[in-house]
Order: sequence, then structure tokens, then C-alpha cells
Amino acid sequence: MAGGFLRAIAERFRGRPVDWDELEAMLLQADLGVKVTTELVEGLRAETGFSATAGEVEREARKRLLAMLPPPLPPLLPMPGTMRVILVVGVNGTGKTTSIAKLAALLKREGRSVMMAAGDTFRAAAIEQLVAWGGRTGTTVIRGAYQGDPAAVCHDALEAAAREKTEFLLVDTAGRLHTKHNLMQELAKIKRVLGKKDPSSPHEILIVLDATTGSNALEQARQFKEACGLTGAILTKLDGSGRGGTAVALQQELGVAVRFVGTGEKETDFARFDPKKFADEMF
Ligand SMILES: Nc1nc2c(ncn2[C@@H]2O[C@H](COP(=O)(O)OP(=O)(O)O)[C@@H](O)[C@H]2O)c(=O)[nH]1
Ligand SMILES: [Mg+2]
Repeated sequence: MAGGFLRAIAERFRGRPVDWDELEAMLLQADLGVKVTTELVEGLRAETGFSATAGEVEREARKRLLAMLPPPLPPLLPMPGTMRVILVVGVNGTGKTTSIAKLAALLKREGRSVMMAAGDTFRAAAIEQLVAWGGRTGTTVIRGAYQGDPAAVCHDALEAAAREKTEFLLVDTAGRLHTKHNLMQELAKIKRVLGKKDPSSPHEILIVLDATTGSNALEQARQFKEACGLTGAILTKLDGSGRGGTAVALQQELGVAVRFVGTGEKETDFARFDPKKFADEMF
């Protein structure tokens, strides 16, 4: 991971007093969002005084940002007597299908049984993509017809997972329908179907966000949270971008915790969110 915007900030102010307006602009640039940036700058000013040195500001900001990140994710355990259903949502191209496949692989490495449902029937390629990942990771994929009803795919997947006593069912969804209203209606229907037998299902609704899109990612999370509720986020494309500020903004502005991170296109470029490691690498 590239990262290190705090280091870049410290570098910028080395040998001269910290310019607070300039600092504020740089923090916004790092995708921390207005709320976090304002809080942070005010806190730093109060803590380090007006003649703060670059090093002091970096140290103090690092400490404060770490405290603003979500806590680490407790392991997702199988649920006795039923499967744990994880619904994955988000706009097109953020990395939903890839992340589902990576999550399936991670759970399988931990000895869990997993099935995936190809709920993005909007694009033929999306179904093929999930089936291909299923082949590579040895995971059963339940699929329907291209342009078919994703809720029907979810219904079939629930039945199949129940029959096989699968511990986890991961549900892919479309990121774009003709209108936002259509997309949200479709997600509502998928949720209804998933909750028919077990009202607590889906047990997780994770939004996939592309870390390189900054304030757009925050806005997407806001809209999906309003429309279908969220239990967490998967932050992708942290490789190359080094832009992890979104994780802080998500937690502080929306109360949405990052649960997993994607750091590349390979199956293993995926991990549970670890705040300490994240702060070390990104800030
Ligand atoms: N560099 C990088 N690319 C990723 C990551 N996650 C997904 N991608 C790529 O982003 C593109 C879109 O991913 P896809 O899973 O199809 O997105 P979806 O439309 O949300 O399902 C693909 O080319 C993926 O390989 C990541 O963490 N890092
Ligand atoms: Mg997809």
C-alpha cells in the first residue's frame, strides 16, 4: 500500500509553523470528510498550540485518527441451526463480485462451508464472472437466467444452502438498474425473500466502496444506508490509491464500520479490517 498522507503533511510543514488552513485542505484531500477534518483540526490546535511543529501534529493526528476508526471485526461465526446470510450491495464497478469471491475464499480457508448467489442478473457478464470465481475457489454458485428475477435466485439459493447445510450464503446484487428507484425496490424485494423463513436474515448487509472515489463513496454509503440499511462496509482498491480516509469518514459520519479491505485483484488480496494495521499503512 502507498499511503502515508500524515507523513506527507509533516513533510510539507517541516521547518515552518503548521498552517491550519493548509492542513485542513490536505485532510479533506485525504477523504476524511468535513466533519472529521473540522474536529481533527480543532483538536490539534487545542492540543499542540498555535506554534505546533510538523512532527507534533503528525503524532497527535495519527493517535486521534486511530481512535476514530471502527473496532476490529469479531469473526463471523456460523449460526447454529441455520445459515448466515450476507447480502452485498453497492454501485457498479466498486468490486462487489470480486469481494464476494474473496470473502468466500477467506471463509473456506477457515474451514467454513460457503455458497454464493448470483443476484446480479442485470448483466450477463456478472453471472459468468461469479461462476468463474466459483470454479476457481471451489464454491457452489446458484444462478438464474440473465435478466431474470434476482429474488427468485435468492429463493433458490436459500433452499440449496439449507439442503446442503451450508454455513454461509453470500449474495451478489446488481449495482445499476435503469433508475435508482428500481435498484432500491429490487434490494427491498431481495431482503424480503431472504427474510421469509428467518426474519433476522440477511444477517449482514455490506456495502462495497471503492476507496479511490473519496466523497462519492461516502455519498453512496449514505444512500444505501437510507434505502436498505447497512451493517458494514468492504473498502476496495486500497492498493495503489493509499486513500484510506474514507474509513474514518464512514465511521464518524454514518456509523458504518469497515469490515473488510480489498487490496488487489487476486483472491488473497483481501483481509478483515484491522484498525492498527490500517492506520500504520494508510495514515
Ligand atoms: N486493484 C484492485 N482492483 C479491484 C479490487 N476489487 C475489485 N477490483 C477490480 O475492480 C473491477 C470491478 O470489480 P467487480 O467485482 O466486477 O465490481 P462490481 O461491478 O461491483 O461487481 C474488476 O476489474 C476487479 O478486478 C481491489 O481491491 N483492488
Ligand atoms: Mg458484479
